[in-house]
Amino acid sequence: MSGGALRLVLGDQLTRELASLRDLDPDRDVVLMVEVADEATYVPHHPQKIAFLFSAMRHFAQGLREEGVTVDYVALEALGNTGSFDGELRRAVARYGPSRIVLTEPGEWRVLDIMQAWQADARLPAVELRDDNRFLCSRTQFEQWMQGRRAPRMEHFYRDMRRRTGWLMEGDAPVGGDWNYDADNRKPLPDDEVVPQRLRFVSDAITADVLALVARRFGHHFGTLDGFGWGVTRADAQAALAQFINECLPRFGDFQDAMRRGDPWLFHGVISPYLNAGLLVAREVCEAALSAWRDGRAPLNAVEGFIRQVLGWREYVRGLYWQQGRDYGASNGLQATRPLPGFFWTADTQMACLRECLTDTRDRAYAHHIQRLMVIGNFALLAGLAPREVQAWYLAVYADAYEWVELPNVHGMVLHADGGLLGSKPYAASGAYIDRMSDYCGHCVYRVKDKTGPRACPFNALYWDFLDRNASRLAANPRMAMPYRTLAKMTAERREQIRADAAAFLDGLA
Ligand code: FAD
Ligand code: DLZ
Ligand code: SF4
Repeated sequence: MSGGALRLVLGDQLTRELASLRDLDPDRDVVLMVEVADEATYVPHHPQKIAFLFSAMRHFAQGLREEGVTVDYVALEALGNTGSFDGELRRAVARYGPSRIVLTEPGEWRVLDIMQAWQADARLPAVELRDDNRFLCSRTQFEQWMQGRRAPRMEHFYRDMRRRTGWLMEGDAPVGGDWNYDADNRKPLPDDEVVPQRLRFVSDAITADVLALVARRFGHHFGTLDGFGWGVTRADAQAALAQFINECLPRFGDFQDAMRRGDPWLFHGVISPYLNAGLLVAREVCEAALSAWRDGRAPLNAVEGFIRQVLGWREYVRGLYWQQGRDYGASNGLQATRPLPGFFWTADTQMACLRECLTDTRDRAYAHHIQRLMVIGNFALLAGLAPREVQAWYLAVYADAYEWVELPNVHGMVLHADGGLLGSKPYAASGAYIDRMSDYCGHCVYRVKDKTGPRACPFNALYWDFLDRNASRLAANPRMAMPYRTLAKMTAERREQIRADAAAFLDGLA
């Protein structure tokens, strides 16, 4: 390298059109990619997440080299690897003496702080930090959108994004007349509904090496490596997207909230690891869904439901994460302090719904949205688990987990710990919801219809106890009026019984 730029590409920035690769000069620049112990252990990531990312990084580096780009790839066990972004960047600067360092902003405050310290360090060459151009709403646009809003809501943001992109719009009006087709969606899955066999990918030599490395170094983390089938290249991710669009999208809306034992994929995209690591970008997955709708290959309710997730929720939580600042995850609106029960790390519980969702998580580094929200998350909310412990757990166990997307979902959507900023009410539910949307209860030692007694579904007492103990914070919320009216009609003895049943169950968790 003579006077060229050093371009650091992080593990979740594997996009050829990345801002920091845009003006790459193959004759003068060096792309730096590093596998570092700090990143693999800041939470005990699921082994499949580490393996997916390391293999995807190695394949991405190989692709750049095939283009003629000089890539300095520091493998985890390379001699002299310092184990940190900071150490590896400084070693590379010493090796190459670049004229400047070019970066794309990361997905986490922790890493942004490291990069900003480089910018302030006079011993390093000039550091240029570029916006992440893979999102449909920039951080600045989101901050502008938030200005002056006392009660920001995803729905309003989503409608503005529909207007801005023109997706599913006829002039100023939504196609079909409605912004939302949830009334047609969210059906329970009939027993005989056949679900497509999902595309899983066979390991090549690069992935096989990575799997051996991860088993050796991180095999003690929660999660199995057996059956690893994630795609690790852009071509793999495009094939997974194509399968979703062709075989699953038509029924995505109908069964978006359904759960079935042993099958977390159902009709979901299973594309979030690819989107978040950069193997796919948001625009292309939305355009693929829109084109299926235009060609009559997928109905409006399904396509609108999917666009809402990607253009709406995904962009909204990312905007909020950055707009709220470093302390967003520090609040504890419901004063929840209970430690995370051990079964989160073993899946060893008698509650069939939790056992199923935790087992899916352990075996696949994946659970779909309703499993994360209405089973595992609902339990964490009702049991009053401490936000910091729940956040760290979700960040560790899913192949798609990065703080910008995980934290608002956990802290805001699930735990309502941000005082109702993300969600206008907590997603609290009793066992009846889980029974309606899944086949879990039929395989449980507890009886979902029993409200009290030794075999009563724990979610029932936990639900009413949660409402009772948080009445001072939640009862005035108009969206909670109905359950609080029901609670008010209960006799003092019944409420006492609920408190006692919930306390006995929660004490047993310790
Ligand atoms: P699909 O159901 O097919 O949805 C399509 C896409 O929409 C997803 O790939 C995703 O990119 C986007 N999307 C859907 N819902 C959300 C949402 N609430 N927030 C952001 N994007 C969304 N998603 C992550 O990508 N990483 C996480 O770490 C993460 N943690 C979560 C934690 C909790 C407690 C909850 C309730 C949700 C979390 N989500 C997270 C959101 C959502 O559950 C996953 O994006 C989804 O399950 C990924 O699977 P899929 O690709 O099959 O999604
Ligand atoms: C998640 C992760 C892991 C496990 N390992 C690495 C790594 O070794 N090298 C790397 O560049 N990135 C890794 N990542 C992704 C980073 O944690 C991610 O880039 C930051 O959290 C910022 O989003
Ligand atoms: Fe879960 Fe209760 Fe149903 Fe058992 S009975 S699966 S604990 S909701």
